[in-house]
Amino acid sequence: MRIAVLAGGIGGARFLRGVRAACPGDDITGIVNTGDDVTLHGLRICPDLDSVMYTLAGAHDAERGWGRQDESWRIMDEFKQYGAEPSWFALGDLDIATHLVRTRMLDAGYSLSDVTAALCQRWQPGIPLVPMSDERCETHVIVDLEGQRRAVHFQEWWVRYRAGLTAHGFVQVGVDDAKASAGALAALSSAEVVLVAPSNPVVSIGTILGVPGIREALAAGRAPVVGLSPIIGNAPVRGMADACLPVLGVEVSAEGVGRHYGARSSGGILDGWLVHDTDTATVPGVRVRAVPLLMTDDDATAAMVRTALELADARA
Ligand code: FO1
Repeated sequence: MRIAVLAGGIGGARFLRGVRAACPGDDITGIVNTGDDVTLHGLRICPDLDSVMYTLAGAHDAERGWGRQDESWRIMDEFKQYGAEPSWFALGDLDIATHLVRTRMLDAGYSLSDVTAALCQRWQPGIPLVPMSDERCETHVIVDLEGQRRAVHFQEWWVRYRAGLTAHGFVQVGVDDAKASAGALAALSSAEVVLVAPSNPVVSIGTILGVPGIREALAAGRAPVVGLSPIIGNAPVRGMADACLPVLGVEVSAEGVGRHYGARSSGGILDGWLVHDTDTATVPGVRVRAVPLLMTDDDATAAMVRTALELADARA
């Protein structure tokens, strides 16, 4: 079966491990958010693509969820000695090698899709990974800082300020000149099922959906679309979706996010919606199922993937 998965970083990586475990012989493509991408110290950094690539390869630091295991920070220490800002974004020595290779290839004119495929040659994630777009489309956050309303890069808001500055909005800088990557469009048009990972509905899934061509491909595709709620109870399992959803006026609940995504039959994206077994949700036009949604290990995630695929069948 051909499965396309919309995914963010840490949660998306865990989810993709479960899809790979549940569907070993199937043709899966991960369409990954690149709105978190940032250029720092002259390096092009793609946090979500790297989190997914490292995690699927088993090379990630499980505790942090991002970056490499057995990492060292000698270059960061040197940056600090030189007063080379920003020092608030921690780049590990091993991780820097990835950014150097990526930056060199991008500077040589390769697309982000080509670069990602080249990096995956080494890591063999077992699932083809494609960026949502080959053009830059960086998430910035509208905040009040030093008495001024301004946009700061998502990474500065999330890492430097720990999402502690009230977000008044999210903008995708560059989205007007961006388009869905060829790999993403190919995966969506040939998919028999599309899964929406339990990633941040605003700055991960929302960012992917904001790329011109993605929503149109979902709407035009024959494939049923089934999403999994990133909210259990009234809180995200991880991350800061609860700092993002209210900005869009969306209730921090499985029902709130399901309704935010909306039914494909009425201009939204969903045919099915999985919520945690302690939650209930009514989403008009969408079939809802309550199952355990904690991705405690690959088997637990694989179980929810199988339920999502059953739900997709029911809609086919
Ligand atoms: N997250 C942090 O909280 N602190 C960091 O210093 C940090 C550095 C970092 C470096 C490379 C990378 O790929 C990810 C990194 N992240 C860090 C995580 C990153 O902010 C998040 O993974 C996503 O962008 C949001 O999900």
